[in-house]
Parts: sequence; C-alpha cells; structure tokens
Amino acid sequence: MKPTQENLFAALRSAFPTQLDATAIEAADGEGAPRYYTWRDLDRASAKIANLLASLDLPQGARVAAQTEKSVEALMLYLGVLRAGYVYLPLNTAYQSSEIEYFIGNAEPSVVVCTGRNHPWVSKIAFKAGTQNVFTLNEDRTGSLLDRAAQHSDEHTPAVKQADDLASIIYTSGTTGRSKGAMLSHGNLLSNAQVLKTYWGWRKGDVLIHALPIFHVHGLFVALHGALLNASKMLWFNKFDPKAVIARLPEATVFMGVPTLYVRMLAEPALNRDVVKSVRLFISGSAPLLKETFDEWRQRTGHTILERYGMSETIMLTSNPYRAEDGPRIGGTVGYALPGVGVRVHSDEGRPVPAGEIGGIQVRGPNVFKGYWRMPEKTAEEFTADGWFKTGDVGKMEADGRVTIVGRSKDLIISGGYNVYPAEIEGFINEMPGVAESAVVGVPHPDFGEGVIAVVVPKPTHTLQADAIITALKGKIANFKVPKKVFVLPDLPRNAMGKVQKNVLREQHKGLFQH
Ligand code: MLC
Ligand code: AMP
Repeated sequence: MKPTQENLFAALRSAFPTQLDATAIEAADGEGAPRYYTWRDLDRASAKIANLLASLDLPQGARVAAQTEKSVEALMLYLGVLRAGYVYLPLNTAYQSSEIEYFIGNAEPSVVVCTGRNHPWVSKIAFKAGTQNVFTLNEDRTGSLLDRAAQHSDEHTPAVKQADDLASIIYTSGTTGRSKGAMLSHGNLLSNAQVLKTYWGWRKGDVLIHALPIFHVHGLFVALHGALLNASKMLWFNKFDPKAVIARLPEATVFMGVPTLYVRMLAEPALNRDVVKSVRLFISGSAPLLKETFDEWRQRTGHTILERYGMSETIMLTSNPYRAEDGPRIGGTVGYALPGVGVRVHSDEGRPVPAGEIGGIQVRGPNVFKGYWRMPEKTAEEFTADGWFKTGDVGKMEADGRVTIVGRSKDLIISGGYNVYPAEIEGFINEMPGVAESAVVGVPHPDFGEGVIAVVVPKPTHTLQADAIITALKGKIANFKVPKKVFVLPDLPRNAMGKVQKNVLREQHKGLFQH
C-alpha cells in the first residue's frame, strides 16, 4: 500500500491560494521600500532549498540547524527543510559559542546554517562535531545557502513523511544539567495548527502581523502555521519595533505577541482605538500576561486580549475562548484545554486534585512531543505512568475546565518570553575565580515580566565586583540570560535543612525594577 503523505509542508502547501501571484508576505521593516513575496516565491524558494538539501545525500532524519537572523529567507529555509523531509533545529540568535557548541554537539546536525558574521566560529564548532555542510544566510539575502540553492530546480515533490516522523527539535532548558531537545513530529505540528485554525476562527482575508522571533514555538509554529494554513498574508517584521508595528495595525486582523510586546505598545501614545479597528484578535502567550496589561489594553483599544498557554514540548495546550458563546476571556487565566487536548491537575503524589485546588498541570494529546532527543531517561521522568506529560507548571482547574497558572515547580525564569534556567547561570558564576556560591532568581520587571538577578557570595578573603561578573557573563552566554543586577553579599539565606531560600531573595528584591 502506498504510504499516506503526512508531511507538514505538503499540508501547508495545499492551503496556498490558487492565486500564487498574490502577496504572501510583505517584509515591512528595515531600510528602503518594503519587499513583497508571493505564494509562488515561497513555493519556488522552498523547492530550491529542498532540492539543494536532497542533493547533499543526507541520512534519513538528518538535522538541519539554523542560527540566522530573522528574515523571510530564513522562513524559506524552514519550509525547505520540512519539504525535503529533514529535521529543523532553530537556534536563538543570542546564543554564544559555548551554547552553540553544546547544541551542535548534542544534535549532530548534518547541515548548519549561520550568518556570515558568525561563520568563522560556528563552522569551526560544526566541523569539529562532524557536520559536513555549513552554509551562510545573511539578513540582506546574501550567503552561500541561497547561492547554492539558486543552482537547483524550483520544483520539488515533498518527501513522504508519516505523522510520527520528526519535523523539528526545539531545545528547551532542563532544570538541572543542560538543555533538552524536544522532538516534535509532523503530526504534532499539523494537528495543533489545524485545531488553532478552527478555534481562533482564522478566516478569509485575515492579515497577520508577524513580529516574533522564528526560533521558538510561538513565532515559528503558532504564528507561521496559522497564517500559512489559512493562506493569510503576513506583515513581516524582522525585529519588533512598537512604533512600526502600530503604524501597520490598521491593515492587520490578527496579532500575536509575548506580554512584553503588549507592554511596549501600550507605552506608545499612537496606540488608540482607531489604529486597531480592523484587528479581530490579539493573542498573548509564552509568559504570564499581567492583569494590569490585560485591563489597560482593553481600556485603550477596546480589545480583550486572548491569552493562551503552551510550551515547546506540547505546542499549544489551552486557550481562552475566541467566540463569545464559548465564554468570556478572563485576564489571569489561560482558558480551556484545546479540542482534542487533555489537561488535568494532579498532586505531587499523583492524585487528581479537586476543582479549584492547586497542583501540577499535566497534558496528553496529539500535540504532545515524542520525547527528548537522545534522553530516554529524562523523557520517562517527565511522563506519568499512565502517559501524561508533566508540564512543570503549577495551576488549578475550575469545575468548568478553566485553567489558571499560579506558578512553576520547575526553577525557571521567563524574561520577555525567553526562558532562563537559574542552574545554568549559577553554574557559570560559580566557575568564576573568587566565587563561593550564587543564587539566581527572577523578580518582577515592568518590561520583561521577570528580570534576572544574581546574589553572589565571595570566597573568604576574596573581593568581587558586581559589574565585573556581569561583563564576564556577557562574554559567555546569551545576553537575555545575563542578570540585570548582581549583588555581592556575605551569605545566602538558608532554611533549617541548609537549602537556599530563593523565595526570601525574591521577596527581598521584589521592588528592584519597579518604578
Ligand atoms: C533582549 N534582552 C533581554 C530580552 N530580550 N533581556 C531579558 N529578557 C529578554 N527577553 C536584552 C538585550 O540583549 C539587551 O541587553 C537589553 O535586554 C535590551 O534589549 P532590547 O533592545 O530592549 O531588546 P529587544 O531586542 O527589543 O528584544 C526584546 C523582545 C525580545 C521582547 C522583543 O526579547 C523578544 O522578541 N522576545 C520574544 C521571545 C519569544 O518569542 N518567546 C516565545 C517562546 S515560545 P544589553 O545588555 O545589550 O543592554 C514559548 C511557548 C509558548 O514560550 O507558549 O509560546
Ligand atoms: P518554553 O519552554 O519556552 O516552551 O516555555 C514554556 C513555558 O512558558 C510553560 O511551561 C509556561 O511556564 C510558560 N507559559 C507559556 N504560556 C504561558 C501563559 N500564557 N501564562 C503563563 N505561563 C506561560
């Protein structure tokens, strides 16, 4: 029997409009006149990249890692990888060499695509790890990837993939140790995109403002797949600039952002009811949306933000209702389990907690990932005996199924929608000369939601400079992980068992960034 075609690209491609010459994407930021990409451009460019990859004779399941600045061409690379049937591994552009060395060493990609600027050090890491092919892709559409792809045909039949075949690996940090690669299949991604298409009422004529990075679930899957599966035009911003985005809101119908994007737009006097007249849906997620932001947005624009909840391992799992008849959108809650997704709240002992009481949020469904890349023990630890994935988020579910997240059992800080794992930062600080120990916590931050801070204890007879610690970290790890403030103190607060009391530190410093 001929295998069925369940390649995500094939599904996205079949949703393209019949008018392939219509504009699919308008690249709206940057210098000079806007650039327009038609659906045919997306089709042809992704075919060329898929043909280039196919010509490299890569093994089945080969990983293609990309650390490139956001651009429409980087999106074409993603589509080309799916189309060719390989596994896409996006990497945050802020990552520095020690971080990239880990990801490439762990994922062993056959192809790495990086910027020309980073090529000297990224290629060294990649070749050392056994990668055979390193291409460059720059923001200005130059680089060896497109040069090489240009030599290939612009026609390509998508590789046949089954629902369980891997489509992407998204690295998400572990609470202890290093990052884990969440393996997402074609079926995970497509089923979630289809559910969201219906649930959020995607319709003909929708225009999405795409202003999020494309190396995480929110910008890469939720926003992109939503627009592509609905044949919707995108107004594309490589970088988020609140003024520029507000200027284009009158042409948009859907906007997706992390809470920081809403906070920054609210700071702009140009945001008013007039500019949002054509928008039908503002969506927020990836981090808690403060009730003040939710209320202020409603007051300034007349729109009620729809907050949803997701994670790399599960893509989207709950959402506030889109349609009024399904209930109100309530600020501070993340709504209901999406159709086909199971969500439950259990105690640490593994028992269901009564409605309205707090416990660990667990999930199962076609959206739940296939496990952590080459980490079967870690994968097993994160699932219950009856097959539910433990999110590490703490929350409650009302009798009608509405979910509220109240905290996290995982030691994780979410800053401006990026995850920061204290253990990783503490590890880097503790290696510095003269440091006895350290504790990293997140405290309320008006722009980023949570701001990373560190308390560092010097070894006896050593003196440490807070600024020097920040400078040293900036040379080693992604900037967003670097503490915004470091305190050098003689000791850390501990409980009777000797455990560091991070809650005490959070309480002591909770006003640090507040005006
Ligand atoms: C930048 N900086 C940050 C930061 N972003 N610091 C902490 N947290 C962040 N998120 C640093 C910069 O390096 C700089 O450091 C300083 O802060 C000021 O930078 P900026 O110019 O203000 O930052 P900007 O480039 O404008 O970026 C801010 C941002 C960006 C909010 C636009 O962080 C962003 O795009 N966030 C979205 C992340 C996202 O897409 N998450 C989805 C995850 S998916 P210095 O030292 O140079 O001054 C997921 C699942 C789900 O979670 O449910 O969706
Ligand atoms: P990531 O590992 O980057 O995919 O981050 C996923 C985590 O982001 C989740 O486990 C939650 O802790 C958090 N998150 C996502 N959406 C929301 C939301 N709407 N409210 C609160 N936390 C959220």
